[in-house]
Amino acid sequence: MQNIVSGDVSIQEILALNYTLTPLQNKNQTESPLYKYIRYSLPFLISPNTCPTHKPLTTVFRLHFSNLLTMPATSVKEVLPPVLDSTSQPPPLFDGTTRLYTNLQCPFAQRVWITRNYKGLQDKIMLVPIDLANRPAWYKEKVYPENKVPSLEHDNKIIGESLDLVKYLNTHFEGPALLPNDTAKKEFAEELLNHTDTFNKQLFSSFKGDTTKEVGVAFDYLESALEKFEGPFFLGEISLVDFAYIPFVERFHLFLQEVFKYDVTTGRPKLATWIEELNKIDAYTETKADPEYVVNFYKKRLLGQ
Ligand SMILES: N[C@@H](CCC(=O)N[C@@H](CS)C(=O)NCC(=O)O)C(=O)O
Repeated sequence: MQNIVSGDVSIQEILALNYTLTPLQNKNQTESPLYKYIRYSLPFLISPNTCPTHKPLTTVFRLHFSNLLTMPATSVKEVLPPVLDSTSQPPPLFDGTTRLYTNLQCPFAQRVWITRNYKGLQDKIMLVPIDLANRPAWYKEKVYPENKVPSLEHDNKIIGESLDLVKYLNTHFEGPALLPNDTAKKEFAEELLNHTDTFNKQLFSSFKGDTTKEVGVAFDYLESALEKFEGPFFLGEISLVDFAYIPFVERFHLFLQEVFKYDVTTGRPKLATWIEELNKIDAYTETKADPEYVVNFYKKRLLGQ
């Protein structure tokens, strides 16, 4: 595999690699994660139209394979399906497939995406990324009249709202339980989940006033919440609460650092450890937004730049 990563790769070479790998794969009774990854990647890589990153084909190919070389054998990064826009046909709706309609940059949708990954539901819940700037009409008409993401197609119905959805995934699907049984922890989980809207409002409105002072209040709340149980997570062990906050913390951490030179983790050791611990979890890191996109998006949205 080393040769593939160095140097440019043409479509012909990719196709040749497919031919080389197919017999090898067939000899394998149980398909290794490596073959599985390559098998799923190839059709995606050889079709530039389906590439959501719009990077040149050879770059994408090199990126994917360099990831592969540094990856532990057991953890294979999911190849994301194409992003659907106004020109795309709808999937075969209500055919029994469970689908998470999402947007790869949306922090609300990211909450549900992390939960799905953490519970190991990658094969049970299909991702359907939607281009929100050029939304397919069928999404509002046939899937989710609120016309927002995330939404989940499951058991012939559509469910929305990210906080409801993370709880729904937790109770309706297999995988690790993401809310504890302990009463005190359960109550604290509800308190923290209810606080997410306030936290987000504090962050978004801080740009009209004394930004660093106002975001300071929002992040101090998280720091003291993280002191309540023996960490590193809000309830001690990992839970839905962590997945509810991290998409927003991730974005504001980046943005405040880049634009205001304000590091939210300075003087907040619990928060620093929490972010560090979450960054060790593939279920989360695979969902992280592109930092450059985040900074530019918030510069435009919050500062009008
Ligand atoms: N309260 C909703 C908010 C979802 C939301 O606002 N999603 C945004 C994308 S990040 C969206 O779909 N916006 C499209 C629109 O408002 O038209 C939730 O938690 O799921």
